[in-house]
Amino acid sequence: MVEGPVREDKFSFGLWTVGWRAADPFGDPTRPALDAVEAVRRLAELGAWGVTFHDDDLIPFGSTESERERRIARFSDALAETGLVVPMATTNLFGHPVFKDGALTSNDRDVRRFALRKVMRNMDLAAELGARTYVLWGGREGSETDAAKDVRAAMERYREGIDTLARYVTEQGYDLRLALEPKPNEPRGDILLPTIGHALAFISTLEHHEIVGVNPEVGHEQMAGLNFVHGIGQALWQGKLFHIDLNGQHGPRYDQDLVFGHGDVLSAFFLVDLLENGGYDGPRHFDFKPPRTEDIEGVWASAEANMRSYLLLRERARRFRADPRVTEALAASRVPELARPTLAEGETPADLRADRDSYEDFDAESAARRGYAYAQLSQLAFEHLLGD
Ligand SMILES: [Mn+2]
Repeated sequence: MVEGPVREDKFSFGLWTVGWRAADPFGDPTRPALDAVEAVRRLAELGAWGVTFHDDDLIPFGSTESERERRIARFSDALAETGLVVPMATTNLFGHPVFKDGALTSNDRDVRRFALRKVMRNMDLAAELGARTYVLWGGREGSETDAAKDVRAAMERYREGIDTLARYVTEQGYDLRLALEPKPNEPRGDILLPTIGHALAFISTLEHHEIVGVNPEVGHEQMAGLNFVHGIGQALWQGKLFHIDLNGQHGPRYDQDLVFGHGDVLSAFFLVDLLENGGYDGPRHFDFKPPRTEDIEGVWASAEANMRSYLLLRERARRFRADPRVTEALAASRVPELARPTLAEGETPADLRADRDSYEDFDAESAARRGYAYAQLSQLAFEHLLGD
């Protein structure tokens, strides 16, 4: 069995996760509201390192200034008491009906300006609380009918909005980086920046692209039928994995937000292996929903389950990497060979064209007969995952 979580594991939770009251489109809440201070204390007891929030999780929309200050003070006191940090914050740009057609890309310009101000206001608080990442999930940026949204104009406004916010962060001197969170659909029929790939392409068009990266969520990519590990691999390769949302999902259906690992467990294994060995040192942030069937004890049990799942998978991944049979199998599969450049140092396309070994004298039939031994390698991973 694995040791319980410690601060160094960098596990963090959104206030909205354990605080989810379990209302869904068909049913009323099944749990009472959870006080933010109680959430901080219980998460700290369970071994979490950080807590994150949307502005409205902490300060209900429309609160007076004095109410806002009172809530921030209570929350700050709880952080000081427990040692929990705030690594990330984000904005609720989806809950209030004013955002029914989106925020940064609403057709209504007044709504777009209001949205920018709402983000800026919470960025001030995020910086004050020491957050290093500011997440932007455009859950309402999208449409149900293609007649309603000029996507090219929407992308232009999206770019303007993100660049304005990035410029604000820079001008204020905040030590914050922005992380865009892709999702293909839900709550909108179709959401802009639906996948990691779309987000990375969008970021490359930004004036302030250096401080903008992605915050991919396991379930969101899997809702689109995509390979999350591949998406994370590309984000890491591009230096854009600023933050991550860990949870579980059973393929393309509604956003389940299950406990991490409680979906595609093999993908979760390879994900942990990649995060641990791929140069990511940011928060391991859980964006899950305690099932609607659970009372408050179930909420804390499911919170703990996320961390235990990660630690179990990390232990399995470490054993996989340390196993000499795996080293041999990787070599037999020529996995390390992929790190070797295809051209020799200094070799030009003309040199390649002149290299008879690479083409004229290359025995394609013989190369085609070589197996890759992935079957053996894949099974070794599977057996390590099962703890064998
Ligand atoms: Mn989700």
